[in-house]
Amino acid sequence: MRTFSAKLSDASGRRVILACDYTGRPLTASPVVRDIKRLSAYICAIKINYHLLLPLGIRQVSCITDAAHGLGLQAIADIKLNDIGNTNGVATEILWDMGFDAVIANPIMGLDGLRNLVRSAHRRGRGVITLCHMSAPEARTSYEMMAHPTPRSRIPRRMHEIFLDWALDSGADGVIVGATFPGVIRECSRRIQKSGRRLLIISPGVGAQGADAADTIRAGSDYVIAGRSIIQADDMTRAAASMHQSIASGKT
Ligand code: NUP
Repeated sequence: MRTFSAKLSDASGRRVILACDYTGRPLTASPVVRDIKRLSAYICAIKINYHLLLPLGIRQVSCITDAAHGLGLQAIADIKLNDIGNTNGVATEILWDMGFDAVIANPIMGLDGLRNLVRSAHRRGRGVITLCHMSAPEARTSYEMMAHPTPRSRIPRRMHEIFLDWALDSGADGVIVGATFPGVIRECSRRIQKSGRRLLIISPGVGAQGADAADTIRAGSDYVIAGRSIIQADDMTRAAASMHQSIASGKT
């Protein structure tokens, strides 16, 4: 069975993941499908968050994930999953049935919970992406908090360092590191290389939240997530094309 990261890398050089964060529109699958068809030459995946998951329901969301697959795109469910094992299991089975290829999870559930989640996702050929450091400025107050990973550990470490270790340890497919924290991206990239493991760095925070896509990839991210800067642009195809091209040429 091919892994989520292998399927994502089929998108030959496309590194933009589209956040389908639609608001205030007639909510059915068709405008979303129409847009991802237009944008498919410039993106490698779509990410669906509560903006669509809450109002659309299983059938409409399945139409979107089907269309994405037809265009060679992966579909990621951004629910920042964080619950007891039984609930995580029920939730992910529903997401896989809806056609999602990966889920974003919150590692605060604990290392054992994360290991179980990754194991069950991999059995179904799906992926898990865990939060490492979020993109909002206030993320500093939690993800940079000092903590002891185990009651016996003597030296405290920052939460995002612990979360990176847990992602590596659990065999997660990727980590979310905000593009607005390029220093953390560089640090994670170095530590992943040193570990010799494969773990993707996926970065939201480009465009509307202020970071630059090409700079983010240069800092060490494998993929960027962009929502409003594309979805709300006057010409969304142009906005996606220009982000894709700036990454491809390495220019900002
Ligand atoms: O740390 C994170 N920051 C973030 O913006 C983790 C996320 N999953 N996101 C999501 O990425 C956010 O909920 C939204 O769906 C998308 C970014 O959208 P935009 O700021 O590009 O519009």
